[in-house]
Amino acid sequence: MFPDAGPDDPTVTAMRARELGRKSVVVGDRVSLVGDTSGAPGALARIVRIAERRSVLRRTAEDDATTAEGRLERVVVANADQLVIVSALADPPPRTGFIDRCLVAAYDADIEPLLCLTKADLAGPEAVLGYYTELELPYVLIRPDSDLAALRALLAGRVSVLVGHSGVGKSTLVNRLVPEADRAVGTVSAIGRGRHTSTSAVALRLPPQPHADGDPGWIIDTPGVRSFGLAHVSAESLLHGFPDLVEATVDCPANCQHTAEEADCALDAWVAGGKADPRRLASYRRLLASRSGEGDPREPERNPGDPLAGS
Ligand SMILES: Nc1nc2c(ncn2[C@@H]2O[C@H](COP(=O)(O)OP(=O)(O)OP(=O)(O)O)[C@@H](O)[C@H]2O)c(=O)[nH]1
Ligand SMILES: [Mg+2]
Repeated sequence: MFPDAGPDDPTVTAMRARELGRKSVVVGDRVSLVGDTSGAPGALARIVRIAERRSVLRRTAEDDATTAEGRLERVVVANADQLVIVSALADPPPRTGFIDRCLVAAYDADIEPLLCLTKADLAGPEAVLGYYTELELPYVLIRPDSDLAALRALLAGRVSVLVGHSGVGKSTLVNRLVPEADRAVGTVSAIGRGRHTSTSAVALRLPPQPHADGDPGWIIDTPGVRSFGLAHVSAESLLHGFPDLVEATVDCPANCQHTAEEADCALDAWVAGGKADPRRLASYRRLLASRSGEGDPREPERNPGDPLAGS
């Protein structure tokens, strides 16, 4: 029904047909086209059907589902197999709270996470990796001169979407992976003033590699996000983003909310017994608090221990 277009097929310009109603098309959607699919200049096809989505990555503008912003849900991308969480090791500094949120979103959407630590030429990865020791989270380190073979191997055969704060180097990486992509790249000082260089998501086919057979995969560049709101994720599902903690909760009393106020929450003993990093529990509880409108609205994704901005 939805045969793949090959690398040599033309790029088709298409618009949404009226019969789709209010259903929106997002990057990653697989669609049926009618009309002029020749790709010739001026040719316009119509999108008449959207295939059922294998996965849907969503985020909300805020965490608190009782506010208008919290209810404003955005589909970031459809049909992604892998969420590449891009975090710079410096400039801007890494935010483990942000990474934790992306992990929650990935597990909730059934998309595999991959941690991509950029600007490894500016700072070491030890602090960030130390925080995730218990997770066996796959990761790659990127510096301007690094060989991308290991990353290409992880991207092969799948649709991967890059998410991260503005200025972490998503488009720079896409340009290295897909030399003809020509994605605009910004300077971090401009980003600090609230400018985002990329303004829309774009899916690009990765080029075939000389010594690898099969499909090299697709990469989706997205605009930098200020925060990854999780109002759409239930409190119970939030815990799936913390596989190092989830096991402990079988010993919790019925209806335990797992907050710091719960006297008998089993998570405290779990962490006190060295089974998980106390910073992870603190991060989980910050997320719980943020969803009920508490927490620090200025830098919700900075966990204690993350570097300060500008340091
Ligand atoms: N030192 C260093 N700088 C890098 C690296 N990767 C990217 N940069 C720089 O970081 C700045 C921002 O890079 P972009 O690729 O535009 O960042 P982005 O994540 O696409 O940003 P948005 O599109 O705003 O979300 C540019 O000046 C890049 O040259 C790296 O590995 N090391
Ligand atoms: Mg960009």
